[in-house]
Amino acid sequence: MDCIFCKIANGEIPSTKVYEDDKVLAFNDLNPVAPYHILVIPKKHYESIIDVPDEEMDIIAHIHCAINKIAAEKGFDKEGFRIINNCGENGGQEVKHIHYHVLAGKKLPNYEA
Ligand code: DGP
Repeated sequence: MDCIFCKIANGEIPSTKVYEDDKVLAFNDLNPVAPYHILVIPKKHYESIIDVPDEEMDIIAHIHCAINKIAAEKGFDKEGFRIINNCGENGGQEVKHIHYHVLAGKKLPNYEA
């Protein structure tokens, strides 16, 4: 499968790794928009959140546990952060492998739809 994030997950494409366990990888975004801009992905390929079967939704909880660990480790757990999941065309999703953007390290502006 020609998926950039699968290739990052299996090490074919290098990335700056922030966190890894058996199910999840987190790495720095190529084009950061905040002092911390981390992408958190499942190692298993799902195109978007809409493609995760109900019985596999525990992977999403697992991703959120990983985000909490990263926040505590990097020290932005207390000051706060933003999690973004772009889903599909209208959601602005460019890479078709589920990923959660974690933005932190500055006061983020409110955004408009
Ligand atoms: P989205 O628009 O939600 O699909 O965001 C995709 C993000 O992925 C975007 O912020 C840039 C990032 N990105 C794309 N290709 C690469 C890559 O090869 N390496 C890394 N580290 N990030 C990438």
